[in-house]
Amino acid sequence: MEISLLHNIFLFKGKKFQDLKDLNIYSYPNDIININDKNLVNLIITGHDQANLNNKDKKDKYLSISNLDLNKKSNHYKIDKPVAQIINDLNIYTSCINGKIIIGLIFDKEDNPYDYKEIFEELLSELLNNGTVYSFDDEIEIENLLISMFIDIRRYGDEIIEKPPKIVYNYQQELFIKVFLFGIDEVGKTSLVRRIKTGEFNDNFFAPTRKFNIEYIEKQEKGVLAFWDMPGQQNFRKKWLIGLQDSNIIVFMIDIANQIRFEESKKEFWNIVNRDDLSGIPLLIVGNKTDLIKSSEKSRENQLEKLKEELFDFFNFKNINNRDWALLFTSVKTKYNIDAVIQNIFNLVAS
Ligand SMILES: Nc1nc2c(ncn2[C@@H]2O[C@H](COP(=O)(O)OP(=O)(O)OP(=O)(O)O)[C@@H](O)[C@H]2O)c(=O)[nH]1
Ligand SMILES: [Mg+2]
Repeated sequence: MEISLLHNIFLFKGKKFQDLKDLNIYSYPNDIININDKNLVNLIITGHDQANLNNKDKKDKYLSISNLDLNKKSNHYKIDKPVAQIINDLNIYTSCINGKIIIGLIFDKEDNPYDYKEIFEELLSELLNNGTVYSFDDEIEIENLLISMFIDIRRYGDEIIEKPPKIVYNYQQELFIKVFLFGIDEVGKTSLVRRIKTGEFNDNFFAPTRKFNIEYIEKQEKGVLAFWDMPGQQNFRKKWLIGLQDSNIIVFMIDIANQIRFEESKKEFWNIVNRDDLSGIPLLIVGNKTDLIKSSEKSRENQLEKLKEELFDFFNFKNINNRDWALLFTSVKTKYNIDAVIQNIFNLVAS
């Protein structure tokens, strides 16, 4: 079955929602909701309000509409907790901005809107409170907002929403290994998991991971690897602590061609490796992107050997103790040592 995805994104803008004649409706990519569907529009607005009032009863933070003035060009937008409702067979998830704008997502019926709660809230606050100052006066501006949100949420659904493993396995007979894969952004973690899972690599594939990307990969007769591919961007690193529980092995990835970020990388490495709850857990260090290291065919081995020593010194790997560990150079792009990653994971876990 196809994975269900975001269908549409819409935005209602009006002075008073109750008075539909002043309401403007924007929609992307198609006009699912039209001002002539008064009934539907009313249901969405009242449904959203109702749920919000309930939230308020539960002592949720909520600002009354009259306290806010949208025309004040402050960049401080108040974003409400999204509300899920099914109306006329549409699976709708709405949030309200400053009490005067409703922005909504329409998903497939099978989709669980709450899977998108975090990304929806994060994107809105990123776009409205960290980026350009939106006035919501300009149609083009509103359209751009909808398009960029649509693309981001769609991509997120495509890549990140956890799908149940499609493979059947037997916990008793096979090894089930949870792999905690971490490292700063853009080192190639998600590319590695894709490469192992599908065999594919795409240079143009560039979508920073936002949630946990969990992929189950079955290796015949050996067992199942559950890769917990962590988001590497600074803002998301605090989530690592949730992801690392019960890991059987931790895999740390470095972009060896990007030495400018070694210092940052090293700090994150030791933050995790020094944790008491991970003591004794085997560790695999993957130095990725060897294809970007310029060298002639002949001197390649020497070059990598030299690099290994440099990494050792810089990252202080000699201080790793009380655990089995290994370091491996890879190129997800050229497939260099990708099989060895799997082999090393099984070896380290077995020892
Ligand atoms: N040249 C080269 N590029 C690579 C290699 N592996 C990954 N890339 C590229 O590096 C970029 C980042 O890759 P991702 O897999 O998204 O990185 P990530 O570590 O998952 O990043 P976050 O999700 O933000 O933590 C992409 O453009 C990849 O195509 C490699 O071995 N060689
Ligand atoms: Mg990633």
